[in-house]
Amino acid sequence: MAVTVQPKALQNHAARDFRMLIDGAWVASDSGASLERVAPGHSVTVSRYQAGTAKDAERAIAAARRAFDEGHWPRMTGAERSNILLKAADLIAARADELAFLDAIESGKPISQAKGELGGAVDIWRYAAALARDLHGESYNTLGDGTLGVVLREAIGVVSIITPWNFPFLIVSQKLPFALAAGCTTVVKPSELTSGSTLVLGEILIEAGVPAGVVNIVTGTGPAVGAPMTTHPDVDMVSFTGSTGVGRLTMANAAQTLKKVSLELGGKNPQIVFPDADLEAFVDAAVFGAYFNAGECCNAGSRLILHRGIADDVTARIAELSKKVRVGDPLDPSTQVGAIITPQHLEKIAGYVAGAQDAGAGIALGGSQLDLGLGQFMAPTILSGVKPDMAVAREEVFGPVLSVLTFETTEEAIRIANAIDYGLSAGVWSRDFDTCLTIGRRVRAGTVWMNTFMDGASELPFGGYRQSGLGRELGRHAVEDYTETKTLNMHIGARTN
Ligand code: TXE
Repeated sequence: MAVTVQPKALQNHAARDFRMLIDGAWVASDSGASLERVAPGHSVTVSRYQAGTAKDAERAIAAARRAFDEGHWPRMTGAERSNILLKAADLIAARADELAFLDAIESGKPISQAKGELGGAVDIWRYAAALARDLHGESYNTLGDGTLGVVLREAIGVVSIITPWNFPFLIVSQKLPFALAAGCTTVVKPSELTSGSTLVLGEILIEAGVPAGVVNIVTGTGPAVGAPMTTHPDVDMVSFTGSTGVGRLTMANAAQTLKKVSLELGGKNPQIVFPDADLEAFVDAAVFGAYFNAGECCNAGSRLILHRGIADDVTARIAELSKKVRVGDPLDPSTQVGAIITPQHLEKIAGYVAGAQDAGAGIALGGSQLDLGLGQFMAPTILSGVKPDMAVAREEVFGPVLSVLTFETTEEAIRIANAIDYGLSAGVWSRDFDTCLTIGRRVRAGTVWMNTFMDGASELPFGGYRQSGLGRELGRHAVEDYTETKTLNMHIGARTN
């Protein structure tokens, strides 16, 4: 592992003060208080957000409701909404460096990676803009000439969007443009740890021509702002990404008024590797899959299931390559693994590693926190001899910690892969077509990568089985998720009976 040196640049960085966007105006919170964000990689305050309250959430919901019930946005043509979304995409691209910088300092992710995420986000906004023009229903002449059934797709209404800290700009971009494309109005609550880029997005959307009240952004904690966004009767749908625990609570809250929910939750994603695989390509993907975003990624390939015959050799090769991963200052362009989001989260990760050792796992690499003089960092860690029933093999660690398990037969590999509560994504590595497709069909996960890992595209649906969530984001059906289906059943001409 190579460690990069901390620059002094951020020591003189002036913290940015943000307001909230409600009904087209930049406002202070009802509480009069603010939340300070200390950069996890630099230990200096970089942002101050308004500490929103339930009252702020209610004001935002009322604005969104008005904009939906009385405003122009849901009544525009798809082409008009599409043009505004395209303009927004151009403005995001023009401010990509500023947005990536905010994401990097607030979340601790490497700046090079943050820039890559901005590129992906721009593509998603353009894709959603294209879909806005193509939202359509169906028609049937159910009983011949005398009837016509028309199936309409109508915007579902007011959508609460709640996002986490690990991909601040990318995750809001997986939700908001599709809700807007459908004609919905929204209240967005970013994570209280990384709200900056979402607030800048608010500026961009106003400049692009999104009318007042269509996008409201309220900052604050989950219990203060997020919870009322999931219970309020004027909200029609909740789209949430975050922990499985809060996802469960969100669904229970939404059930009070039977709102639709879309949930993107945790993952504990297996990569199953057979001896005939291209092992060099796999070792590379294993290192990337484990440490990308410091492992703070629902799609992290955190559970390797290696064929016993190759396990020792492959683990050694992964450890060797992991030593070259550059951990350090998020703003250094060469950094590959940045800081851990909070000191408490670092403690949680370290607790999982200690627990695994107590349960009998070995440490093939790392295992400890890194003291780089500023911020909080974790060494890339590989745990060997992990058994399927250990907590580290079943629960989401959300850190740069790789667990290595082994198998003998294909059936055993599938059993281990499926023996957890999650089902977000998985990988299989083999040169045999039958093996790949067997695993692809039988592993219960929303995405199965074959001889690759973590590739994505705006066209490909993303989401999980079981406790990894409900619904799919991206893909051509993503806009439909934000609609209701209405049937118009018509009688035509004179009645014959
Ligand atoms: O998530 P929370 P946390 C997992 C990961 C991580 C763990 C905890 O394992 O270690 O969750 O992260 C808002 N009502 N993932 O605690 O709390 C909150 O303010 C409404 C996986 O940060 O779920 C934030 O905006 N909203 C994941 C959002 O929910 C509430 C990404 C997510 O925060 C709320 C992040 C409430 N009562 C963490 N309480 C992924 N799928 O990638 C909190 N929130």
